[in-house]
Amino acid sequence: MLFKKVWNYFCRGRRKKITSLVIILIVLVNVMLYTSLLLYNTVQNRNNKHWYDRIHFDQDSYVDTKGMRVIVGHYVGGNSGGNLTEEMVNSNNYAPVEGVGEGGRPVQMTQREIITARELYALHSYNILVSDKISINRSLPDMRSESCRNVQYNLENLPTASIIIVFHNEAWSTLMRTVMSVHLRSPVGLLKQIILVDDASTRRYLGKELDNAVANLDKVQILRSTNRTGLVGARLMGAHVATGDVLVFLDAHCEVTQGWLEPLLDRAGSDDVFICPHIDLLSDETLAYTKSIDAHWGAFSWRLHFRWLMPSDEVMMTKTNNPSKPYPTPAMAGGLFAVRKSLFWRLGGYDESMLIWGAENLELSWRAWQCGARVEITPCSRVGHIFRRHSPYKYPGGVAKVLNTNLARAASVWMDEWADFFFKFNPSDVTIRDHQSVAARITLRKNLQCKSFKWYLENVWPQHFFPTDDRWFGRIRNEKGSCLGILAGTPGLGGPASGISCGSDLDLERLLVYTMDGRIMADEGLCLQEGNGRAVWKSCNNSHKQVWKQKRPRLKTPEGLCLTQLISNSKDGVTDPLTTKRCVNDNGQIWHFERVPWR
Ligand code: UD2
Ligand code: MN
Repeated sequence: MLFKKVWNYFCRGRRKKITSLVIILIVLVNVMLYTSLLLYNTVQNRNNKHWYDRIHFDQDSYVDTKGMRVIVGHYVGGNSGGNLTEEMVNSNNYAPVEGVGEGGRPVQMTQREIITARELYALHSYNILVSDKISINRSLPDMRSESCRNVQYNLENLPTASIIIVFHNEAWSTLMRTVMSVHLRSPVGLLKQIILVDDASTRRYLGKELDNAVANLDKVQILRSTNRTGLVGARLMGAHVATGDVLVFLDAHCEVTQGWLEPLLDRAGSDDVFICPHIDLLSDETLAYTKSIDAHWGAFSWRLHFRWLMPSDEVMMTKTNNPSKPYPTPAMAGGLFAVRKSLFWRLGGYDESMLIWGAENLELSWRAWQCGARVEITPCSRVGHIFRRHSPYKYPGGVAKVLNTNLARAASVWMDEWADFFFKFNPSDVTIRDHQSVAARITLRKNLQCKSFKWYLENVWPQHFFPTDDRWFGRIRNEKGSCLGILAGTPGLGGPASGISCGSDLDLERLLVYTMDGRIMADEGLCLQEGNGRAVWKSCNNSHKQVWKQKRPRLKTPEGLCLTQLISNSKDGVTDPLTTKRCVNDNGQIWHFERVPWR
């Protein structure tokens, strides 16, 4: 009765309109309130997350000018701090300020400090001023994922570890922080020793002062090389005196986090694997500890520069289904890994003739895979490393000579036909190669009955972008004149593809691989991809958008559109971005495949 009265009052005649309006208003206000609440919660959740979890999503910092995800690159040049006085170079200014950098937080500087820090930067290619303000015992968050934290290790069954840290003119505070982080976060029973190998450092503070600093530390010893032997020589010195079951190598500017050692030892125990930790980032500017992207593995470019790339779909699947499981990687970054001592020596240690820095990581990775072992990354061991943009130290004989010597040695021993590919396109390395004696390493390869590089590419890295006998290799020239290629210095990942001047037969920027299934691959793992009527360079994947069927003289997408070059820009030979269009009678849609022998 009452309801009917109310109904009649509000929903009859003129009042009906007003009532509807009021109801709509109430609904609207409620929707707004609800949305605001949702938004508030999202922001609140975000702020509740640790800062390092938030930064984790900022992936741009790993993309270089070519659009590749790079953490460790290849150094070009470097400097040794032009205007700094002897006193500045040789003094240790470690003076920790309470709380600074704790929990792996970034360190802020005053305007004045910024100026000094800039001056000193060249000394180590990282911010030494900030490093000196952070305690060598600083705390770090537990960086492991939930599933990693849940893994139980039976410590009694794990092998023991000798940690080997080599250094040349490292900063006192970063070196000591590396040592202390190992000391603080390794189970006592598993840590046999920490071996510091001084590769002929000239800095005063790395002499007596360092001796004194480690004198009171249990299990730490220092070896000193009187001549600059390079990181391979220094690591071998350390390995020769190691008494633990497993050798664990670290760079001298690392910080290990909670639970880092157990997963390494657990896997290294199996005697057939070189196992690397997941390498996180210590900022060279603020020393903040940042998580690096989960989806990475190590490989290399046509010029044999180490690169971090997206792992295969198969590995991505394992990572999703079993996030604590170690996964294979075609190559290791080089500085951080564990291996059973017996395996390390059985497989021939290192190539002792490698100089100063570089390529030993590829040599070791190829040797491991080809000679019956594996290289893996365990996501459960998290170690921070300061990645530097330049190398701070001197390369006796010059950077190029050092690097090319090491590359030439590694390539000529392990790469078979692909060594010919490398030397063909890097002709200046041929002379260097001809002066190398690699007989002992080739004998090692024979004695160990190692597999071929072809086997390695096909089985360890089938997603590779190198030419092979069943792939076409050469230049793709448009009827209008320019060639498909990657403009040096333009962003590759997602970058628009243009026609560029065709260059010579030795111009790797213009040379492309065309696979049997229709993929056009360039160096650095970039594939030509169709997207919204444009052609762009993207990292290679399984998408049908990266398939280009050759219907002579045209190149067609699976949808039947034609790769088209519009007009060329006469100034520098670069065309407008390439498009995909309906196929018509147009020279811009005519592409000539000009084969170039790859070896
Ligand atoms: C990466 C590796 C590094 C090494 C290099 C290739 C990581 C995180 N780092 O470059 O370990 O494999 O690729 O060679 O994977 N050092 C010496 N003597 C020298 C030169 C260097 O002892 O003549 C030390 C140096 O102090 C450092 C270590 O070797 O502790 C590695 O050098 P780096 O940090 O300059 O190399 P990085 O990290 O750029
Ligand atoms: Mn390093």
